Amino acid sequence: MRKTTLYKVVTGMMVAAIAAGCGGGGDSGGFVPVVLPPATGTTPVVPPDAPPQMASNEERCRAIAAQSLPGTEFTVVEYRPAGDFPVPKQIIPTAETIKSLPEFCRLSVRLTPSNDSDIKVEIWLPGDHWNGRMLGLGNGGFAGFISYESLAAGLRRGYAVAHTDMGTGGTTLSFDGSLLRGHPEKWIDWGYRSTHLMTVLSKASAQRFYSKPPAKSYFMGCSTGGGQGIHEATRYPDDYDGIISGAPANDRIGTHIGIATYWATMKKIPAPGMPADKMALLSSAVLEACDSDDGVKDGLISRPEKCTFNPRVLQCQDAGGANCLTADQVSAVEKLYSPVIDPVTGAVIAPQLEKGSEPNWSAGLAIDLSTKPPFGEIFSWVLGNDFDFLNFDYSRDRQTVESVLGPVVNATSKDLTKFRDRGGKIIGFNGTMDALIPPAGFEKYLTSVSETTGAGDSFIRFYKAPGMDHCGGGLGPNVFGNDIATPAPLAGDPSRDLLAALERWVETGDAPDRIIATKFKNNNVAAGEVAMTRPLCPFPKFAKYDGVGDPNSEKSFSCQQPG
Ligand SMILES: [Ca+2]
Repeated sequence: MRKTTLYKVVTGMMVAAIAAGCGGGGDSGGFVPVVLPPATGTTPVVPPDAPPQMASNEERCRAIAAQSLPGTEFTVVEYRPAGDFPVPKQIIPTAETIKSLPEFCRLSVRLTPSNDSDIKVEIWLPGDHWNGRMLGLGNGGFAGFISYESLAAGLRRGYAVAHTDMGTGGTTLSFDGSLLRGHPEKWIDWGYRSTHLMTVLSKASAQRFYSKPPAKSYFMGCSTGGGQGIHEATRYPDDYDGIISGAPANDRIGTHIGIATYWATMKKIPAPGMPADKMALLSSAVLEACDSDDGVKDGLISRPEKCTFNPRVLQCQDAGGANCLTADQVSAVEKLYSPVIDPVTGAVIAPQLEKGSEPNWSAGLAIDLSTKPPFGEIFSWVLGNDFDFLNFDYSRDRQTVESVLGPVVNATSKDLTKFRDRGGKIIGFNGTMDALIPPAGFEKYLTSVSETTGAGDSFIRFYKAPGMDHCGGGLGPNVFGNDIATPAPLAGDPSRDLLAALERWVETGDAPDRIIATKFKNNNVAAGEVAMTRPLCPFPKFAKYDGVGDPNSEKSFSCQQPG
């Protein structure tokens, strides 16, 4: 426990120092900022409180790094003129060059809140086209990379924008957490510390660059990023005014148990397992049974909770033919349609996969590491390198993992009172075909928050996107500002873009009663050919078809309470 206390002390000191060093007020905790000369060049150091007209953008950019902050190393400080940006090499392959960026102050920062920390943060501050707001962006999986494309998208929209690798750089893509074994400080960095420190440093840097703080600060992310958003709202309610939290891994351990269970359930079906033709048989049978439950036969099961399809109707009557499922296959499917339960307490550990999500059941298996479930490395951190999830004990092993990692990686506090009381707003979203983090998990969280904090929809709204996969993609309408790179003219339109809707809600009090999602032909957003639009309704409302209009137009639907 002593170690935990130390973490808090170090983090607290660092935050206090950053705030104090940037003229943001607050208790400096005895820390005296030291003004150092600029690392390069001959430009004199600009005093922290210099009015902007006293210095050029370049000088003010450089001045941000002209102080010594504990655990903070500015590795790149440059004011970039408008033009192309050469993307630094990372483990994850990305574009080599991002074209035609506006001018901005670029800060690359390395944070070391502990001796074992190595957190990379990138902060981009627009030159003369700042919209007055700060935007923090989330990561995915075990993180470990900087999304320069996302930073560029935020910069183009005028935000002071920040992203972090969450201190897990060097892992193999974001799917593999094996290099985090034996690194409890990095678990904290990945869990919540990197996001908070990124936020504090970004806001302070913006204050120093513009000589005024951001008018409002927003966060958006999906999956791990969605979880980062809930961590922020629950642990650091002062950090953000509005948060977009997609398919959130906020119940981090439950999420990983869920994904691993979906994988293990399929893995345990005796040979031949669940071949593609049997999956197709199941998928088409579910669609045939339940497509019309939502009022329109359109290939989408928009209200999976209404679908009463029973996979036993597909069970073979004899030894097994081509157009039926074996008893083992049926049992596995039934298990996947049911929540993951603690066998001792009966508590729900992880949500069920929704009916209609079957075409994406291979999503997790596509990351198949053969002997380990996707993202299953987190269990080895606690249960040992030889741990095999196929033998996971849902009571004992879960409790062991929860006791070690829960306080660090879970954001499951139901008390959002502080965030709500200072006017904070959350927009959640989830695809109904998401087979990694299905929507029932956040529904359950939202219900419990409403019971604890009161009137959830006064500050949290949750939109389920019919037929959407994990964070995007899939069969249904799937473009609604769920990614910062959403193109104009959707971007900035509060009726079609989550971030614009969130800003309007926070800044004017006008809550989004619906969000119009767009489906582009072949999911080709760049080509711009719209195949369908559909309103997404705040849970528990759903989009009801009027029975006569064009089912591909949002005008034929209205948001209704379930009857
Ligand atoms: Ca339908």
